[in-house]
Amino acid sequence: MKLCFATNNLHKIQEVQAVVGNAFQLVSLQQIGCLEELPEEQATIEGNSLQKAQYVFDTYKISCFADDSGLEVEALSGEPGVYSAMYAGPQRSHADNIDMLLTNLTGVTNRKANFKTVITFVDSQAQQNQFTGLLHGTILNERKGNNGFGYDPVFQPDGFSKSLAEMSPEEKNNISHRALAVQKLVNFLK
Ligand code: ITT
Repeated sequence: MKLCFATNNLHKIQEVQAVVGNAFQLVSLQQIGCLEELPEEQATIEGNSLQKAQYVFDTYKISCFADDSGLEVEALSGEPGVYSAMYAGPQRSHADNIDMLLTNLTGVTNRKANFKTVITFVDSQAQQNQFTGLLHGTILNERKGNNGFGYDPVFQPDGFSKSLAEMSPEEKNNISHRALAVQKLVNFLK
């Protein structure tokens, strides 16, 4: 069964396809002819997830799901949160974002943080359902590893002695916030 995943981030499509398995063939925004930027104007991860899925449903009349994710750091009152992609500015540079995060945490001993993903699924009857996945961990003092994307090099999941960027894609998929939220979606679809 084909299902639109409202993203053009190929890295995420690969991650999610591995969790979903063969039962669903994920289709990207580009593949449904959606080349414009999706609106993300809300102040919460939940709100942006819903806005993106609703936009695709309303505009392209197809059932789809959208995700929105972010890194929430306890000592920074939940920042960067919904602003994770543009923490260091509109250039959306992962390297700049990590530098900004490490700078803002200089001398801070509480390094607790979590990744959060909220998936919104809009079905063919326009019903909305949301699924949340959390991954708890700590922010490292410096980068470790080259895999993954975003804040992966400075995020060490609880119970592990390596960063997400030192894990293989399979290892990350076993524990990731996105995989957890996707698994909830898959259970719902079944
Ligand atoms: P879209 O095109 O799908 O919006 P995005 O890169 O903006 O892609 P998200 O909205 O899901 O992705 O996530 C916002 C930011 O949060 C993302 O740019 C990263 O900085 C960070 N992030 C999310 N998931 C992550 C993960 O698994 N590992 C590291 N950083 C992540």
